[in-house]
Amino acid sequence: MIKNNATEEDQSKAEERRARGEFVRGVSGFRHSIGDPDFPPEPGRYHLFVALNCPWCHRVTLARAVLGLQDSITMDVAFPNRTNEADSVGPNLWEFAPDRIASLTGTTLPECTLETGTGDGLRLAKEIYQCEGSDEQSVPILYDKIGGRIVNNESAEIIGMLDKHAEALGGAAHRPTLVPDDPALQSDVDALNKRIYVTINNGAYKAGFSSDQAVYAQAFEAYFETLASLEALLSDGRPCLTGDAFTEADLRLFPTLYRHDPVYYLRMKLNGARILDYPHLWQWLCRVYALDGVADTLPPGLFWTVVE
Ligand SMILES: N[C@@H](CCC(=O)N[C@@H](CS)C(=O)NCC(=O)O)C(=O)O
Repeated sequence: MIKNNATEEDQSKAEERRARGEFVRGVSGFRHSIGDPDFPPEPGRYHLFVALNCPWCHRVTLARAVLGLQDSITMDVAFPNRTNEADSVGPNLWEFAPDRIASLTGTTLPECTLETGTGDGLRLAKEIYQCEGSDEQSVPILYDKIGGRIVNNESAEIIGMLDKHAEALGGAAHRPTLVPDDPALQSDVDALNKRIYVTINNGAYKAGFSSDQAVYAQAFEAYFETLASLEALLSDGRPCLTGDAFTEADLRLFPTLYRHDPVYYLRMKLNGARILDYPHLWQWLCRVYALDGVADTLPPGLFWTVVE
């Protein structure tokens, strides 16, 4: 079921669209919430499985960082390249492999961990799903260490529940309110979330991963139209997209804009302009980068080893 398109893509005629070359993102299968009777909000109970190069994981690790949940929600980090064709388990699977050597540097990557959330030391993210009879294989995954179950694997919902239950989960006393209480501000944030998801976050994939020229051209145009309108929004000197306060809309914009100049400009064929060419967006990017915890969500040293 489609809840709203700030969370996931419209799935109508998805197979037909895919057959024509359009990249259509699927729907995540695990949709429980912290706060449901089985998943009480408590510090130390929940765990994240992520890959730092994945932008969907990035918004979750950003929420964890800006809300001050690093000590109360544990996290494992997969290797940024997935398994290859020669691997006995098959290709394209996220693996927890801190000993794996990165081809670009010839060294291991310090951010990569073993799998410690399930207690079984699994090698693959896919195996976490298999324990529940699912054939999904994506990250991020929010996991309940006490119940031994996946809570949710849809990043938009995970950031919402971390924000909503930040206090009970053990968040920092001084933290942003990602979804503001004020209804007018909340509707501004909702509208931005929707536009940012459709044209920027998922729009980048539409441009980069579609093999249909018309789909690409439309995604390209929508992406740069949104950048221009966000640049205009910030031109009145506001520090954040909806005013003075950092909200979910800023958080959702950051992973894509951070990747734009070094990666998406070429990889997603989004070569209409660089973020550096938009003075207000560039300053916004630097401001968000400087917020407490944000730089810690980025892999140390090595820039994006592989594009996601
Ligand atoms: N709906 C998911 C999408 C996450 C997603 O697409 N993750 C990619 C990595 S960037 C993935 O793991 N895909 C599974 C695969 O390619 O095997 C979310 O936003 O949480």
